[in-house]
Amino acid sequence: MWTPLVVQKSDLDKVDYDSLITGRIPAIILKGFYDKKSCESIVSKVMTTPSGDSQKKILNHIGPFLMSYATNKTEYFAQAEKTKKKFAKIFSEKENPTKRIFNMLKMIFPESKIKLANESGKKFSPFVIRIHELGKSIPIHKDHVGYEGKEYSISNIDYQLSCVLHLQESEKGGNLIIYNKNWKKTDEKHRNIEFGYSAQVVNSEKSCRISNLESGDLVLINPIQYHEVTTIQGPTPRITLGMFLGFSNNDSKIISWA
Ligand SMILES: O=C(O)CCC(=O)C(=O)O
Ligand SMILES: [Fe+2]
Repeated sequence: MWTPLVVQKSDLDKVDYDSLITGRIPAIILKGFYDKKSCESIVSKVMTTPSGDSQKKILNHIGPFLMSYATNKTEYFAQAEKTKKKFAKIFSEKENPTKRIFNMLKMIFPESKIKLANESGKKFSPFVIRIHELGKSIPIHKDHVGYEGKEYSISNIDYQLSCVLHLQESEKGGNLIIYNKNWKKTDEKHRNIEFGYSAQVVNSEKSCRISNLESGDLVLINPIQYHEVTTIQGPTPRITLGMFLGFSNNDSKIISWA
């Protein structure tokens, strides 16, 4: 069986991240990383953050996502700067989640310095909040800044993890599926025009479906493995806060970005 490692906060120091990098396990789940009350209050602020777009009642996401700005670095950094105020408002009464996630990482990597990535003094966006409503899904994809973010200084990292804090779950659907298959360049022939890959790319691969997450849970995956989020089937939107972590073989520094 290919199943996630589920850990409690008190066992953080026993976490073996290597098993995630090498694909021995599909995910590490930290149960109750945030308390449910905090998640609720963050969600209520997220849902009242103006989208700035009169056509839309609420935003689909808050904060720029680097992959959407692969060839538009200037705009990415401009958006990152612009979103700072929105994030400050959302977390005005709560500890910024970056802080808590960094503290958690320090327990696992006591030798490492963890920092929000910057390029020539410009800060990357710290995280992206995603609101997935009824009918939405995330198609099969990978996240690989080394390939897709070539214009950015951080593309020289050796490996990448994805870190997702679950703020609200939908009643049904919105499962995370991870396939035990790493992206490779020749897979690009299966790429869809808009985003993601055709199902052929993961045809006979071992996979793992994570369906029992609760608000407050933190999920770490190796995003070079193909993964997807199934269609949201309930009226309550699935809301997450995601960031990436970058590691280098010959440097103990860990960087974060979204
Ligand atoms: O579970 C999610 O919402 C995001 C999954 C994903 O695409 C990622 O973590 O890279
Ligand atoms: Fe992803």
